[in-house]
Amino acid sequence: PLIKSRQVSIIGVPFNGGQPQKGVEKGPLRLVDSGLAEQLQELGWEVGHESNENIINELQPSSDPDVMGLKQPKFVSAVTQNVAHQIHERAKQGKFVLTLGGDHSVALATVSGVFGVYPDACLIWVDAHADINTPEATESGNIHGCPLSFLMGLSTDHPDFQWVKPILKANRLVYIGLRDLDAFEKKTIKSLGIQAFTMHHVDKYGIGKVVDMALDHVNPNRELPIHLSFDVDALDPSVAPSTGTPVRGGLTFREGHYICEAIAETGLLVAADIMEVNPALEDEVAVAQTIQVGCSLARCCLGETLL
Ligand code: 4U7
Ligand code: MN
Ligand code: MN
Ligand code: MN
Repeated sequence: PLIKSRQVSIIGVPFNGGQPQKGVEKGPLRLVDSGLAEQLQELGWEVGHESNENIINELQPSSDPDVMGLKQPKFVSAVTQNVAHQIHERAKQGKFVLTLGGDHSVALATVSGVFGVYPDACLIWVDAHADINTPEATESGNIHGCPLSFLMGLSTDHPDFQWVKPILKANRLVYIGLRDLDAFEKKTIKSLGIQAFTMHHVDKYGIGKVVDMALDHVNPNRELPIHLSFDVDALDPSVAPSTGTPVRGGLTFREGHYICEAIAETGLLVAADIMEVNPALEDEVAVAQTIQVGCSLARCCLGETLL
């Protein structure tokens, strides 16, 4: 495996500034409180944990008006730039980086940090959404729908995000689980030739074939480091109900876990994000179910198998 140390660094990012709903900032601590660190130790990992409980508040600016249609740009930029450095340091130490969100704007930090250390890495984005809106294109202004446009250099003129380097090439990105795209996002994926396996493809080929095809595209010789960014809204709302932007017709429990298991099995996974768990949404049963799923996805990323 690429991570020889068997050390994992859990980076909690209790941040909600990339979207309007409160509660997603409580995701990371709920995942850890339910025993995630101990579960990873049982799998043989040495576990470090940084909860970042304080830095987020310290970085909130007193005034943060919309800029170029984006909401809270200064807050999102400050938090993600800070966390990007933290992730970069951990990855550089040879540790597996497991980031717990927080909303998906935090991928600005995870992808920047990981690709700074592994420039030839590929990114597998598991999500109901494509998260590739530019400031000009986004209708909501919510930055959790925009991180990939910055990381790919499609949004270079926003003053608050000049620190984000365009480190992601179109042929190193693959999507799985898409089913709710904006018109601009559909156009962009087609014109850039980004490989995208929507729920239609999961239905048609089955998840086993889809993951094989996804890896064949971004990692044909199975030699490049892999970063997995998993938005729990990729799962069907019956599986992961407590998330801010649920979309029906999603991945089953097993399909979601299969993706993590199969990618972990390559030995090439160096970083994983579990994003958009919101313990303030739905009832306590739904919250507990979503937290459990988040933990078990993370365990699969770190090598848990059924047998
Ligand atoms: B998530 C959306 F318009 N595309 O830009 C937008 F549909 O991180 C949704 O995947 C974004 O949950 C969802 O606001 C972002 C919308
Ligand atoms: Mn997302
Ligand atoms: Mn999503
Ligand atoms: Mn969401």
